[in-house]
Amino acid sequence: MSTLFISDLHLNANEPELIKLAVDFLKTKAIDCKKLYILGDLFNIWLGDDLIAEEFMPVIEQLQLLHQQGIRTYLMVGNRDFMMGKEVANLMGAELLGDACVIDLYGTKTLLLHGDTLCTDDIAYQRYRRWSRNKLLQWLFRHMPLKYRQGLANKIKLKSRQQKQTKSTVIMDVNASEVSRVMTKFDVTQLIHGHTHRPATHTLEISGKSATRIVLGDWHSEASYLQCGEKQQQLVDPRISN
Ligand code: LP5
Ligand code: MN
Repeated sequence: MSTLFISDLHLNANEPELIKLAVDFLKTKAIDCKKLYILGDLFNIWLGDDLIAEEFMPVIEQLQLLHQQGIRTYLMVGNRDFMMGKEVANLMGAELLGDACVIDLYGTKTLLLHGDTLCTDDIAYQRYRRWSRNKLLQWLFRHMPLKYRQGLANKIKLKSRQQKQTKSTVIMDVNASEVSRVMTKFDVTQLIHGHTHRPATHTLEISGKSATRIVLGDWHSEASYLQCGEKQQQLVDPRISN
């Protein structure tokens, strides 16, 4: 029985085909696994657990079904859906993870992250991240009427879109020293993350030991996932030839 990892589906109500792709993946692929890890940005935007779009219900129901079948689902938030909380996780039958999580993946100590915290060269993003993760601000946001939440989210999205045009692809990728630092700190030889939308398996060296960094891909017209088993692991993405 395998363990599956996905991230960056960016589900949104305006893309029913993407929602269908996610439902099909859960129905046909995830149903055979032991554990499913969702490493952030399942949703393109999340304005609070009290505002669950009707369009997302097929995905949530499918996750509930997996839970009933005894498949354990773990949910990490990303930079777009970080307002997800315990309520929606419970509804999905999933366990909400913190920003960094260490697991034993078939004998390999593995660190799981969304990946945005590794982009330390993106100073403007990291500054924005600090204030948007402030618990008091989040509490205030949660208690605002939908109209205001939507308005603030639109302002952030617009600023982000404008600023991204001025940032180089290097700035928006992970910082190699930060990768080494966190892998050393958590004493792991394997890291799995998403966020950068650059699916790949990188080999590196951590404290003289050979290590691996696996980057999950974002979803478009096909599913992108990492499948790990006792003996092998495979990153499945249309951009990668296996
Ligand atoms: O998401 P992606 O890949 O396109 O870009 C990310 C970074 N951008 C973001 C922003 C999200 O896209 C939109 C999030 C909406 C959240 C809604 C909930 C709000 C809750 C608030 C609770 C207090 O994450 C982008 C990175 C890129 O990844 C690569 O890593 O570069 O970061 C940016 O571009 C951020 C900008 O540099 C800084 C934005 C400052 C926004 C300030 C708005 C102030 C409005 C104040 C109004 C009173
Ligand atoms: Mn992301």
